[in-house]
Amino acid sequence: MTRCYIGLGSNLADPAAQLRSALAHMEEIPQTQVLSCSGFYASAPIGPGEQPDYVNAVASVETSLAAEALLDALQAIEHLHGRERTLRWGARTLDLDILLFGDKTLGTARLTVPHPRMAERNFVLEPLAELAPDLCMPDGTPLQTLLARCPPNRLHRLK
Ligand code: PH2
Ligand code: MG
Ligand code: MG
Repeated sequence: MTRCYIGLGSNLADPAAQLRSALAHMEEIPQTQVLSCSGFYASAPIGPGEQPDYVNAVASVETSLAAEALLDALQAIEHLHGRERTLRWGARTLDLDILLFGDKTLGTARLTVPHPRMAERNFVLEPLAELAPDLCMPDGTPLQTLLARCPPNRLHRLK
């Protein structure tokens, strides 16, 4: 089994409800258990143009799936939630990102792990630290070091 961390994000069509529904669907992924989810955080959008604020969270899961099979399952859930892939970093109903997959470093055409931008995103690092404050990245960098270096961005915990 591999312990993974999944970033959840939405800024359209009742974002908190999108995240709750996504978690319910994640419970149904074969060979996979959702262990816990952080609180939900409101965060300022990073991306082009005027966009609503996001709701973000991080879930921990344990899976015996391969990373790309887990990605397939997560993308199917995004699709169920009406996710459209148009503008890069544009507003979205649901985004499910594999942040960490055990201590693996992966770089395939479809998947880069650790998530390449997680170190700059407090809306990823803060909820992740809630679940795993003592976590280290695959290269050994403590999560707390990344948090201390992360640029601040308006973020507050909702529940
Ligand atoms: N996701 C993005 C781009 N910008 N901004 C916030 N606040 N939260 C996100 O999850 C997010 C974003 C691309 O995935
Ligand atoms: Mg993303
Ligand atoms: Mg994504």
